[in-house]
Amino acid sequence: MTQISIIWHKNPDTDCTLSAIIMTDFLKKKWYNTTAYIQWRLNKETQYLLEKYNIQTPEITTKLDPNTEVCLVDHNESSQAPNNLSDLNITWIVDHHKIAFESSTPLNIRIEPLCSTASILYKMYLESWFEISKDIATMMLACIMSDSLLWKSPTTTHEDRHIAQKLQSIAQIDHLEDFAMPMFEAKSDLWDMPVKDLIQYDYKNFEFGNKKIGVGTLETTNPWYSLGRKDEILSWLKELKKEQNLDFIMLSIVDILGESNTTIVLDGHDSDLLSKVFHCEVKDNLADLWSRLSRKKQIAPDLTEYYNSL
Ligand SMILES: [Mn+2]
Repeated sequence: MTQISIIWHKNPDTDCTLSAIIMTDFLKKKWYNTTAYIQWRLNKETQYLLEKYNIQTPEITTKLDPNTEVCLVDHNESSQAPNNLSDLNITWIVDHHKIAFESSTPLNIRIEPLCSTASILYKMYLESWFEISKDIATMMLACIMSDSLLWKSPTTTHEDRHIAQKLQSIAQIDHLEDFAMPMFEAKSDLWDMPVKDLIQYDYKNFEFGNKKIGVGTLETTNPWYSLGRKDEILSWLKELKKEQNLDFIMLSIVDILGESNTTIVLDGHDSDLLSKVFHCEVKDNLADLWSRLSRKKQIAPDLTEYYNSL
């Protein structure tokens, strides 16, 4: 039996965490021996879901044994993958981000522009004629709610809504709002979190040639909490920028209920870059990025275009 390890990106969110667990179920149905791993501790939304639905928390690892067969879920960029990615044998990728992966051997790769990785997994179950249990359906629905922010994110498609409807009946969940709101509230409960972790709560590095940048998005029902800690956040942004040798760093505070984005950015180079890329004004290290809720669709593409044009 082939052993496959399933891993998700460095800062686990609900979609990647639960998708890895769902993928272990999927591959077990295909007679693979599979284990799910996380690369860092869970966020509070995912923690809430695992506790509520009695799902086992996977083991944490940032390094897998060389030559291990690996499936990447919800990411395919090397900067978000395990540190020894080049020693691993990537045989599967299931993702809904832009392609940034090069392989020297053929592999199973499935990338679609749906709102969550779990939406793609739903289709894979159907295509393989696999039954979706109540637990798996609940997890898939949680991923869809988390990544689409209850349909507020522009990454939402008709197909996602259709899939959610099917999953609701399997999971016996009548009201999506009643299901999703406690998740968002759990995610927003940040009082005991050190500021450095707050910035890296949902944080990704992107690389463009020899330039590396950091983009954090903090999705919350209570934006005032983080905005009230702006000065502390700024000093940690400065620290992180130095530590990771970044060209640019930003932290977007995304108000899930108000559907708005207020971004915290350092003075000088970073402020200039932000206002140039997003055509916004930076005042007191804050910029209104309007309703840019999705890093994948409304933040990363503009930065990519800017850096690629340099
Ligand atoms: Mn995702």
